[in-house]
Amino acid sequence: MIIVHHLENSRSQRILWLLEELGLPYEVRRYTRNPKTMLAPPELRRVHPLGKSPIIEDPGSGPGTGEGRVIAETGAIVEYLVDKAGGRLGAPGHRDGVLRYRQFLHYAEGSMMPPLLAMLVVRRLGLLGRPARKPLQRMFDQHLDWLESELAGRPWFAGDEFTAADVMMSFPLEAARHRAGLDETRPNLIAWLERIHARPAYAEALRRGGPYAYA
Ligand SMILES: N[C@@H](CCC(=O)N[C@@H](CS)C(=O)NCC(=O)O)C(=O)O
Repeated sequence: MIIVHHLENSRSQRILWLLEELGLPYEVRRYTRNPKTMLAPPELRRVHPLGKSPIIEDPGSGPGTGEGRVIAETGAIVEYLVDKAGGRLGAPGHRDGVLRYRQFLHYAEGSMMPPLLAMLVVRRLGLLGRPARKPLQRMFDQHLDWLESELAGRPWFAGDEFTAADVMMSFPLEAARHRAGLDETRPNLIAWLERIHARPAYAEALRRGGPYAYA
C-alpha cells in the first residue's frame, strides 16, 4: 500500500485528495509542524534528504510497479499516481487539453507558489517587509486575473473534465483565498473552489489528513 508522509496544513493534502479521487489504497503518516518555525520535523529527513512534504513510498506489488520507491515533489507524485491508475484524471484526449493540463501541472508549483511564499516571508518580517507588500500583491494579482479569465469559458483548468491539474491548482488557490487577496471579486475562481470542496473525495481526504486550515 502507498504510504503518504503528510505534513499538517500543507501541500501534501493534494496527494491525499488525488488518492481518494483515484480510489488507490494508502496509509497516512502524519507529521506536525514546529509551532515556532512552522517547519517540518526532523523525522521527515529520514524518509528523504530534503525533509519536505509530500513524500510517498510505494512498496509496489511486482516488477515495474514502483517497488520500494520514495518519491518527492508534488507534481512528480501526481504524475506517478495518475500513471499508476492507468492514466485516469490525466491529460484530456485532445491537443489543447493536453497542453493546458501540462501547463497547470507545472504552473502550480513553478509560478504560483513562489510569490505566495515570498508574501508569507515578507509578512513575517513585519515593518521591515512592508515596502515589499504592495509590489508583491500587484505581481500576484496578475496571476489571479489570468486564472480568472482562464476559467471564464470552461469549468476545469484543463477543459470540460476534472483532471489532476485541478488537484495541483487547489493548494495555491486555497492559499490565495486565505492570505493573498482572492475573494468574490473573482467569481470564476471562487466557484471553482466551491466545486472542488464539494467533491466527496475532497471531504474524505480532509478526514484522513487531519488539520488543514485552507479548505
Ligand atoms: N515544490 C515542493 C515543495 C515542498 C515543500 O516545500 N513542502 C512544504 C509543505 S507546504 C514543507 O514541507 N514545508 C516544511 C519545511 O520546509 O520544513 C513540492 O510541491 O513538493
